[in-house]
Amino acid sequence: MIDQLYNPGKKYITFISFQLLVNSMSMNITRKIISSHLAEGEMIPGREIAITIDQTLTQDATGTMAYLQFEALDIPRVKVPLAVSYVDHNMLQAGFENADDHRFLQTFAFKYGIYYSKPGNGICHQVNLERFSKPGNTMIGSDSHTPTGGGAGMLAIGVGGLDVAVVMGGAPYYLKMPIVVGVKLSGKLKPWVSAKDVILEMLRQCTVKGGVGKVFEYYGPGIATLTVPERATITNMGAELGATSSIFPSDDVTKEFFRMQGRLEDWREISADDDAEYNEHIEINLDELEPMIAKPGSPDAVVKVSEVEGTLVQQVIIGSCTNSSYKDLMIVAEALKGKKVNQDVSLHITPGSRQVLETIIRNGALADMVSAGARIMETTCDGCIGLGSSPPSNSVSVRSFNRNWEGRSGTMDDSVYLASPEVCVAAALNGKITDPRKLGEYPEIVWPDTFVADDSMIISPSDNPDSVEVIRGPNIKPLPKAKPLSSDLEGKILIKLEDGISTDCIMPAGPKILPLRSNIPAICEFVFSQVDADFPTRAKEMQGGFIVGGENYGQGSSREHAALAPMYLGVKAVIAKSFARIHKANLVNFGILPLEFAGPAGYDAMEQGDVIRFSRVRELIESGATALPVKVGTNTIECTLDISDRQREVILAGGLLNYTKMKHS
Ligand code: MIC
Ligand code: SF4
Repeated sequence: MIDQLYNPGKKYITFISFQLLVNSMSMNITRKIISSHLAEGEMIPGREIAITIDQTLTQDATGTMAYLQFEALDIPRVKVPLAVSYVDHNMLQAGFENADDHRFLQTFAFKYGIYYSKPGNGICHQVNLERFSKPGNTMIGSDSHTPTGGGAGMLAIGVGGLDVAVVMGGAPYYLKMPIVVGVKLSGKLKPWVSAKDVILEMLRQCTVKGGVGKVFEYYGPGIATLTVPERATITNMGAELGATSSIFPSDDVTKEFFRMQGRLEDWREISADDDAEYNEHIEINLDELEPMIAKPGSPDAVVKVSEVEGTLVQQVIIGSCTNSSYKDLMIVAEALKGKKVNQDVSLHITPGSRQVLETIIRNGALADMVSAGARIMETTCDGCIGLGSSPPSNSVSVRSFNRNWEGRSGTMDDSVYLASPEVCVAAALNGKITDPRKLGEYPEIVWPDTFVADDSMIISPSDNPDSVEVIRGPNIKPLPKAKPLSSDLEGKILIKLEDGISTDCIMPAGPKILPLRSNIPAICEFVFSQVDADFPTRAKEMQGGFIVGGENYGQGSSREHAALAPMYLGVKAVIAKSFARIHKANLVNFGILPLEFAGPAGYDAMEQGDVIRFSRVRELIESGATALPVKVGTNTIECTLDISDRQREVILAGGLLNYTKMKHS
């Protein structure tokens, strides 16, 4: 039995002692938090470090697998100070599968020392911000939008489920020491311009791969004008920059948020030193921003709303973990008050949490929405992950969400735009994309003195875990096992893909596929199903092989199924121009080699169906080689393996689960 994965005797350095330690040096917030949690390594950008983790977060769609993996470690109780399991994604329950998963998650949490947020309590990131965030804490979550917590001064990082499992077992979390980008905000947002426009502007400037290996740290006089949920909109969608995380200081504005949440005791000030240094700089003058919108296909296809004004709209959705806070929905309610939604538009509104929902029920705002003709959805991810609310064929949908890759909505030929709640409500009222500044005076929001702080839908772990039985339904299948890497790898290129392939493309979601997240043999049948439905059959017939990808391969979600399912189908390596951070780590975690082309000619020299061969690959990896040549016919193409020494051992062991068990048995 593995009892303790990580340095049992060592006490974590507390925040206070760390403050003493670093008082003499000038540091930014990111470095302060990392330094207070540093378990291994040096804080040199690009080097692997390990940090201790204060909180873990899972949601149901990634959580079932993460908990099965935790179970495989054979540890009786989680070892992180706080672990919370949320149910917010798979809420359709069109069959027993999702409900069975919820029951599994609830009983598992009860037994193993995890808090459980019941379905209906809200979207994980919104609820976490409201009820569990703590400035200065570190958090990892098996969802790419975990950095939402950065709005409250946490260093919160999205990771694969297996990383969460291992950390819950007591290990530190390993990551590359990030480059810290200082984003100076000055000025104040003009009426009808909102936090979403700040992050859309960041995406316009930096693109979806501009944040890989970086933490975006916001500072400057402009931040005092943004509330915590507004800051969280910005840190949430920092995931779309490919960033490791994004963070705001914890100041008086944060203090007020904690007071309104009835959690003042959890607040503490966190600020960068006056002369703190950043590796890179960006400056945004909030006064100069205008309403922005991301055009269909990618969150970074950002233009000013005025550039696409007049485009007819058939659907509008306001919600998701990016924009479903009290302020977001109050602006919408006020704009809708006394008016009617355009007859050709279906307006869906998804409050982010039960707290938000209850508050707008009690103050009457929900009545204004209903009376205007809005469809009120449950507090879930809903249309954001294509679990309902799919738009009609060949239609335009404007959403306050964070992602708009082709097919994610469940409708292949739609056109999804991403924008602020302000832009969304203007489109809903006018039936076309409209600059919200034309709606008249910006509504004055009345804030309650305190928020409804009712945690009755959060279930605490059992005091008597031995008596708790974990209940699993028939859709929960045993974990597939990976084999250690062989020395010579040979096989066909099963598929060649272009730049920007998202995990939604590799392993789609939606109502048919999401319920299979705890059934790997079944979910495998859908790998690449939107672009190449024969892929699983081909991979099985050829007993596995290789994937060739372009830039930023695996961008988007943290879903480890985009690595786990290909592993099950026998994929041994993915060779790409570059990788997104979380997906690269997930590939390693499941024993798949993430290789990058060393030069521009490599990608062009490979075609689907080509037989490729790596020789002595184990030896090369063991020796620390970064260059891994591959034979394609008579040509030799140079590939690069840019992973840490620890990750080399993980690959050789056949994945993180095997590695962890080997190391600690
Ligand atoms: C997403 O927004 O794509 C998801 C669904 O929340 C994913 C997690 C998942 O696939 O379960 C994410 O962002 O990590
Ligand atoms: Fe849910 Fe969408 Fe947020 Fe993912 S991005 S957690 S699907 S609301």
